[in-house]
Amino acid sequence: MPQVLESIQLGLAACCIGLGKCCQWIQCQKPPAVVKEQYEVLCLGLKGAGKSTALASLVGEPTDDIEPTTGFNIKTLPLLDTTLNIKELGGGQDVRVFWNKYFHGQHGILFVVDASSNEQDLRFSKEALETVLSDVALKGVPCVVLVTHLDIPEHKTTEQLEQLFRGTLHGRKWMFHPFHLGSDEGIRQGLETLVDLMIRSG
Ligand SMILES: Nc1nc2c(ncn2[C@@H]2O[C@H](COP(=O)(O)OP(=O)(O)O)[C@@H](O)[C@H]2O)c(=O)[nH]1
Ligand SMILES: [Mg+2]
Repeated sequence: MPQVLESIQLGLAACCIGLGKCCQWIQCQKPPAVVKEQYEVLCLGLKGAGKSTALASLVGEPTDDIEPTTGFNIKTLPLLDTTLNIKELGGGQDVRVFWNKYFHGQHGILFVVDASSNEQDLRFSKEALETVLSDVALKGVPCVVLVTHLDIPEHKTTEQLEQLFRGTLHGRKWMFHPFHLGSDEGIRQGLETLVDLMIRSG
């Protein structure tokens, strides 16, 4: 009789372990990443950083006569298996205070930094990025930083800027990409990375 009881107890224990493993397995199974039809991307950065120039090269427009952006500059671009609606906002000090009105519903941030900026402008740029990425409306939204003006002597390298800006990224998925004037390669690669990060962010 005691042997039968022992066997039942052992059987029950084995069942419990099996059930526990099953629950663990189910919890680990994430739903597969679904690619949305469209992604909303906000393109930000200080005035003159090169936002309009990079976006113009992306869609094959001339880049030698870009006007300063007043209001919005909107570009729609099919990329990979999706469509990006990219909205550039003006980067002057007077309009940066209104950036947060456009944060709601954005899936990704493309932040543009002029690598040839002086120390003060780099500080302003870092402060602007910090303000953007600490906004609760953009919590967890991935960010690609596009580094421009790399053809200007005495510029900071992409790696130096990465070090400088690292603290502002608040644990989200992010990546730095270089942009070279006259080529759409850097902005295209940057946006492909952003699409990948947005898909992985759900
Ligand atoms: N040398 C150089 N000039 C650039 C580069 N990117 C943009 N520019 C110039 O920087 C100026 C400001 O560019 P713009 O795209 O209007 O900046 P935005 O205010 O950020 O939209 C323009 O005269 C561009 O031709 C770059 O990578 N190298
Ligand atoms: Mg512009």
